[in-house]
Amino acid sequence: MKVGLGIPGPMIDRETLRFARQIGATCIVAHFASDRGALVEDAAFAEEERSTAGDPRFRYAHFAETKALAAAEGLDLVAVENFAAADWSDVLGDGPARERQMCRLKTILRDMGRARIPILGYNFSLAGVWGRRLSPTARGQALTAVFDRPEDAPIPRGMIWNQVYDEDLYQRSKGRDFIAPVTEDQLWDRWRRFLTEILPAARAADVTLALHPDDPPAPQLRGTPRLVYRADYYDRVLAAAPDPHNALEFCVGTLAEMPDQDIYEVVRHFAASGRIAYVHLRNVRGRVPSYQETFTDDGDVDLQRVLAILGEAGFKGMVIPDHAPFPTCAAPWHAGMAYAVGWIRASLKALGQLED
Ligand SMILES: [Mn+2]
Repeated sequence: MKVGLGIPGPMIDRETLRFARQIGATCIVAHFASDRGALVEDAAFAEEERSTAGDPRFRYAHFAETKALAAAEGLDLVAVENFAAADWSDVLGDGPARERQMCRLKTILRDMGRARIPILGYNFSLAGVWGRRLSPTARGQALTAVFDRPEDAPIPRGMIWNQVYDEDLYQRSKGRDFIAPVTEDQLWDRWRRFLTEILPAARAADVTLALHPDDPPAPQLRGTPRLVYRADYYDRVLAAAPDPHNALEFCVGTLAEMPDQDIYEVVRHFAASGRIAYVHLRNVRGRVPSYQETFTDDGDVDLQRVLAILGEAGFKGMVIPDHAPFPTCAAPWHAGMAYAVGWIRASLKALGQLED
């Protein structure tokens, strides 16, 4: 397996790439959809990020430039994670701009393929990653993300995925007008329609679509249903189109947060499918409705056993740390990532599964 690092868009520069290579990553995942950086405050998940349609960070020139910048530091840019909210708000929400937005998404895939970025990680979600707070409760009082029955706040119109894509609508709606109710079945229909329409473009560009499960995996969040909040719903995802370009962004932490599963069985089952595009590896203590993220070697899950199962099943792709608790120091993001990447490398090395 290869060890990678996911890097927030604003941080992708020569220095951060060099840091990634120094700690032993050989590939990277770019998060262009967010303006957040490496500050601990950025991880406090403040609600009001802005998103603009046609964001130039999702165009060929920027993809190619980032690919080359990474290559110059000895790293392969393997995946882009998440579309900009404004580029697919009406695909998620089934709004009037849906057709136009689907065209844009297909163009993004074509541009990624042209820049030789083989994977697009995505999360088909209305509420996105929401409801967590930072708390000094990881080992040694390190700050970490905690989910503990947050007060459910409905989503104002003009916002999706924690990002404001229509400022006027958002300001008029705030506190009084919310996105239209949708059932779980309707959400699945929207996703199937999205997949059916986008797959030919993904095939043509040879870009694999990798679906992240819903984080946090609660059945409902902010009054909206969630798509993959149970591990067996990943079977539905794979069955919807038996095409290698329809694959999984396999988030071990999120899967472990789901009630009523045995994480080792879940890993064995999906590793055997051969359709894990790449792995998010992090640990967690507790499950929905109450859990917290932990250091790799400090939660409910034996992540070395998880890596061993992936290796036995022949998984050869990329593993990245996902999130990590923030150690107390001048550069908490860097320290957390360096710890996780080093730990994953050592674990894979011991298993004879590290590809350098
Ligand atoms: Mn994840």
